[in-house]
Amino acid sequence: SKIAARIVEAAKAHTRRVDKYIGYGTAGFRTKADLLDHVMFRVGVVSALRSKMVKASIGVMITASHNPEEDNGVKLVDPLGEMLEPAWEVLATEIANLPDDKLSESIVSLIEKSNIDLSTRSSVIVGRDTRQSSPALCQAVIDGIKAVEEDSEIADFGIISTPILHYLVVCTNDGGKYGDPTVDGYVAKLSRAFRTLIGEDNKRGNYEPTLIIDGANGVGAVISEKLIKALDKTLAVNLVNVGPPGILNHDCGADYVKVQQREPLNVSSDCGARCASLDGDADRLIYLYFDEAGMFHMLDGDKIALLFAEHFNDLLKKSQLNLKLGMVQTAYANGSSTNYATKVLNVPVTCTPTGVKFLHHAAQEFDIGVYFEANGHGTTLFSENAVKTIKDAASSGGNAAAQELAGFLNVINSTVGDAISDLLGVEAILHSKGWSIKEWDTMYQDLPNRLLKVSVADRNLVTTTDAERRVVTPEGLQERMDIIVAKFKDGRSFVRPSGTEDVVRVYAEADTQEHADELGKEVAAAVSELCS
Ligand code: NG1
Ligand code: ZN
Repeated sequence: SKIAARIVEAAKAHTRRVDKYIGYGTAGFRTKADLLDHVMFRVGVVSALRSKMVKASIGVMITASHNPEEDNGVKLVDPLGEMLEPAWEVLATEIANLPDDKLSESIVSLIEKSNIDLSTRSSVIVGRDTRQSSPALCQAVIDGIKAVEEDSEIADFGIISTPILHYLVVCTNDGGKYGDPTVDGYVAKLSRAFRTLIGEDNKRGNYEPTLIIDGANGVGAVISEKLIKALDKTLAVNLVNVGPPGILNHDCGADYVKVQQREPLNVSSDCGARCASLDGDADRLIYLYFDEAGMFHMLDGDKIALLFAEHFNDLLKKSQLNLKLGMVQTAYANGSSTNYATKVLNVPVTCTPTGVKFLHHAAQEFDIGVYFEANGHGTTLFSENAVKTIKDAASSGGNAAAQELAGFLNVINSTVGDAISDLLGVEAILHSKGWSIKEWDTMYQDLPNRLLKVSVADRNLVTTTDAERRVVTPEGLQERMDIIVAKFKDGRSFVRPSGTEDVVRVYAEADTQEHADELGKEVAAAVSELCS
């Protein structure tokens, strides 16, 4: 057939030079950048076919997020801005790993099996991060799209954050209802909503409108620059770690701060101000500050989630709107945060397995669903009913709390976790409450914890249940862990295979840092032993 011939021809420039299986993990295909050329080409092919099948625009994002500069990756975004449908993850993985000589026949069979109408024009929205490997990999994706259809509609947005790509996909498919499908439209929507929320006086109580943003030497810095202009001094931003290319996430960014539990490069302990660290594709956010004694404090995704939940809870009470607020966390959420939500705020908490798609899905069960991973990735979802109820109450006047909620509808990028949007949300809440970062930080005290990695022969020997909180295999491991955990006050530990790295992750928390470390070490030893 014609398409088979075109794919064979185009694939010659993107041969599979490495015989290594590359899986579709929690965030798409991700590995060393120099292994990815053929994967990108094939993802391009798959994205065009997916677009034809669903008759809508599909997104392709090229990034390896918080991972080092040498890595890269790619993920597909479905028409409503959500992660690619699982059945297609399987298809994409098969196609990505085929030998070259099986590629075209397999594509033809996919077209037949899925009944894809090739006459439907495909539409793909493409974005990439600032990695030096990204332009060439982006070209490989475009070659793949064009191999399916020479005059496919390709919107190549160049360097954008992952959340902007999700936003663009949503806005393109809903005819601009959620916002104008451009980067400027995104910046304008968020900044306008933020300035409305802040109002005339950007100072209030203990809130100071000055913030350091750590751009992780990546796209977060690029977008922040646009944002700073649009905010027009409503928030005074000191932007650090803005490049040069090649040192993405190096000793800075949200993942560095969260994992190392220390400040990023170019933020010093005497600054006294609060700092927001973004990750390499600007979908994760971590706050930090130094107290009067020069001590470092970190406010992670759990603290951000609780700030949102507490404030929305407040606004719902004040506005007397009858909407159901809930939170979604994973097992990595600090025990103190879950406790604060359920015992102090009386907000229900759902626990899901790791991976944004699970959290996002569970958050849709509430009218207002706040979801965050401890690493700083998350957002708030508003049901259709919530949007309507809030807008109605806000427009009828006199209900200030409903009007504030309406402002948050526009500041928050509900399509996916978004560091820039979350940052504006946090700042607007602190302003509303008149809080310093210290007052936010003392909302509850984190239980000391430790995250470890264990390298084993086959990490998939470890299987889990109960949202990853209990081990099923290897046999006997959970029993061993139960005995170890029981020795520690406030002890909690769980293990799971990573979806992005070849390791088993061990999480431990206990009453003191020493105990958390000890607990983690003992559980890691049990994992090593039973997985060998
Ligand atoms: P894995 O490698 O499956 O633990 C990590 C993060 C996830 C998520 C994904 C995607 C931890 C413990 N895990 O997944 O939360 O963000 O990467 O980036 O932080
Ligand atoms: Zn990221």
